[in-house]
Amino acid sequence: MAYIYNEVSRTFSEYLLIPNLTTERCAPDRVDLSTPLVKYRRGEEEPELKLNIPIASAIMQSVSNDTLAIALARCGGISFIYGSQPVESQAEMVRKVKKYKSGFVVSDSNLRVDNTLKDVLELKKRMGHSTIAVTDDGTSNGKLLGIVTSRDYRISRDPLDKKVGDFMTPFSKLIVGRLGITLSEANDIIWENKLNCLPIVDENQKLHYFVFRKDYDAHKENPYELLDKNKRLMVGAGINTRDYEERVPALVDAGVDILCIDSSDGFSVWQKRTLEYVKSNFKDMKIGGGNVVDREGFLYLAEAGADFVKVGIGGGSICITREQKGIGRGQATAVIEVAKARDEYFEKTGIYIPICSDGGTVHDYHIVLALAMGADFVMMGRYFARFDESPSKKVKRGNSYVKEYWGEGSNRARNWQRYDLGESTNLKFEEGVDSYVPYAGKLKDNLEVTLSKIKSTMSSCGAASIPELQQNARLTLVSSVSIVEGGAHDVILKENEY
Ligand code: RVP
Repeated sequence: MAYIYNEVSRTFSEYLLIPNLTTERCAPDRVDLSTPLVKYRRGEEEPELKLNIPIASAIMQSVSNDTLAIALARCGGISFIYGSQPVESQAEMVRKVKKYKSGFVVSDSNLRVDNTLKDVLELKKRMGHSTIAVTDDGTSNGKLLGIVTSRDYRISRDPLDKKVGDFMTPFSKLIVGRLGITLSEANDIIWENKLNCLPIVDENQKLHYFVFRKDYDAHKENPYELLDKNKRLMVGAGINTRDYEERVPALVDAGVDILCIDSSDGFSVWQKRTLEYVKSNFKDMKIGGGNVVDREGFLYLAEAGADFVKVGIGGGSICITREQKGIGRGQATAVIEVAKARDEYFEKTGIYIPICSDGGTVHDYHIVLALAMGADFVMMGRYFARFDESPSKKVKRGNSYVKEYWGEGSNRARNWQRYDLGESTNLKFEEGVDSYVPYAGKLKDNLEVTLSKIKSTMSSCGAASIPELQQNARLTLVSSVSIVEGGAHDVILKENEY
């Protein structure tokens, strides 16, 4: 007879945390959110890769491209660039993140000398910037001939067909920095010369970057920035169990810091083979596996060499795997069981394998619940899809803005490799939907609020770090009636009056 679990499987909203004693030691501003990203001998060594905040962005077309990866790494977390795209374009996204230098901005508003004031005004409106590079070929990397800012023209006097070459500030009058200078050297030049912006050029006068005065300050505001040992931003990439022999070398060549096999069901011999390939061909490359929802799945991937294991089937906001295939498990129960298996594995081997709770994080406090249940970090899709930096389109619906968000198992993504169990080469049925999420603005602004909530909850739980929370948190199940009690109730909300 089939094995039947006695316990029902539960999800995050069925739990709450009970406060422990809060002291000065764990006041919110003292809470440390750093967490291991890869396995290590706990007690004997430090993990080779760590996150500064326990948050990763999902391996999805509508979530993790280079722009989002840069924004998230600057805040301390990591993105896994989506693998459901050609090898070259994924590698190019990784390369862009690795090349990114804080404060050094590749110019996105560029014109030629024969463009007109009308072109300047249109470009300014479209891009929202008032500094325009004038290069020989109108690209961001052409020979710099001058720059145009709003100080160079008067809309009330100058004709719209006036040529850029006639009113730009020419190169001969510009103060520039040479390629290779540091951000603080660039900043010194900016201050000494009272500039707003410093173009950085090479020995052939080709433009590489702009350094803006405001960006240097912004850099100082990112104390959590997630950097590799060469001070470049860190980035991950998703791979599949089909084309890894082609994809992995290209990603390694692009400078990727960590890989993750992306699959809705990771308890498979194909994951083992992929892990073995990476470990035997790229000894130092780190790689996570998943997704699993139980002890057996975790132990299988642990033995196969996974550096971290991702947990969750069917909990994603856009995911209909449970309805379509009838496989899955409540996210809380899955994390609790896998964390237990991980701890047993650690007792036995001395090796601590981080686990990532993937999908189904709806409220910020769900992140703390996942950590308290034993996760080392969480992966989120819907959360990040709402921000300016995600790759999807922002559209107006009724009176508000929304962004598109679609699952990797939807027809739109056509990521059959993620749902592949060995034989098919296309999607036979959908496991995800195409949807909208409310537009929420900038990643950094939203993440700051989320992180302060996480720290505040951890402080209430008497925990100054994630390992302490995992050790000491106390969780309680809630009844459906007490969930109602948890929201505003028995009052007439003012916003409903209008
Ligand atoms: P959420 O954060 O709840 O939006 O969930 C994101 C997660 O959902 C992803 O990290 C992935 O594990 C899963 N996913 C992505 N696409 C699909 C699908 O089409 N079913 N599911």
